[in-house]
Amino acid sequence: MAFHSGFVCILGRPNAGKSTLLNALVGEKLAIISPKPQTTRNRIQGVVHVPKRKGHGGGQIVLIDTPGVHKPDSSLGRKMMVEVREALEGCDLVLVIMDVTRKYDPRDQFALDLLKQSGTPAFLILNKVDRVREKARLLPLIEEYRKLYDFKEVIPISALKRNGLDVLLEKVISALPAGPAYFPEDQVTDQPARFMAAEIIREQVLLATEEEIPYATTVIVESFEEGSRLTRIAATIYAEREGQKAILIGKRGQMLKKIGTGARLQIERMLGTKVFLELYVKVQPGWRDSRSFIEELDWRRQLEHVMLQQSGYQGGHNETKE
Ligand SMILES: Nc1nc2c(ncn2[C@@H]2O[C@H](COP(=O)(O)OP(=O)(O)OP(=O)(O)O)[C@@H](O)[C@H]2O)c(=O)[nH]1
Ligand SMILES: [Mg+2]
Repeated sequence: MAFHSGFVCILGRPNAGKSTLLNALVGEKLAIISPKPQTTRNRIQGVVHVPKRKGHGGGQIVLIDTPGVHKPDSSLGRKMMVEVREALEGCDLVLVIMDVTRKYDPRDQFALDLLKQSGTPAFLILNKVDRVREKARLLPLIEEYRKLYDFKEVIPISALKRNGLDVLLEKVISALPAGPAYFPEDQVTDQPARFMAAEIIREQVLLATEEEIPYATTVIVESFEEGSRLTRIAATIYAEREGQKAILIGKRGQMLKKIGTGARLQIERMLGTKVFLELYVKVQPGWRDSRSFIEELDWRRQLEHVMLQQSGYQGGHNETKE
């Protein structure tokens, strides 16, 4: 029986459980999670290696988690939507994930509009069914969605409790074409450890703060020296205002200490070494509307710059006028 493989994009509103699903299917924490919407800010690739079983010859699913679809009101938001569009390009299948604890909302339409533009086959994934006692209550939602797109499958799951995931995997594998393994067995993501460390710190900020701080902060790892037993990391948390900085540091530095300890333990688990983590807080007014700053947060772009520099490329002297 043939080996199946392909690219599968996870699409949906903020907070629907997309990143929880990615982590559950890959079996590793690749994406940060929080109860606050707009947690994920860039696309995240995770590879699921599905062993051969009765009924199919196994396969490889390259999953792509995306930022929640919303109407952006800043450069950061617009960049997040670019990430969603780029993820959708070249996908074989889209998993539209919705939170069944919420009623149908006209804003759900944005994600479906993107899906329609791409014209990709899609499954409708009803997530958080652990929170619905009467399953019959899902039927009107399914009806509503079915009117909007010709979904190949409708699959109820709980990403959090890991219910329904085997059925989902089987159906995804069957829907993908016969093809090669794109990645070796031991590779689950393309994210650099340095970027994952920044995300782990940002997750602690999201969990420890309220109101506008989760949205007004970002994290940049300034230095990352990995040794066999100890990794030294220095990172900066950027806020937009002095008041936010004061809250992030806290009385006698207690908040920053809490964020740092939480992050350090997780980074140690990820790297398998001890970690020495130095954290700073800086104010960068209006960074969410600074395109150059947002570019600095994009690790794919940063890698491209490094590669161009290494190849001796000096930058654009393109004088051509249009
Ligand atoms: N009860 C329940 N909660 C869930 C389930 N899946 C996710 N959650 C919770 O929903 C919240 C959002 O989960 P995320 O995985 O961060 O959602 P997301 O869609 O990636 O959100 P954004 O990145 O903001 O777009 C978290 O508090 C999760 O614990 C589920 O199956 N059941
Ligand atoms: Mg997410």
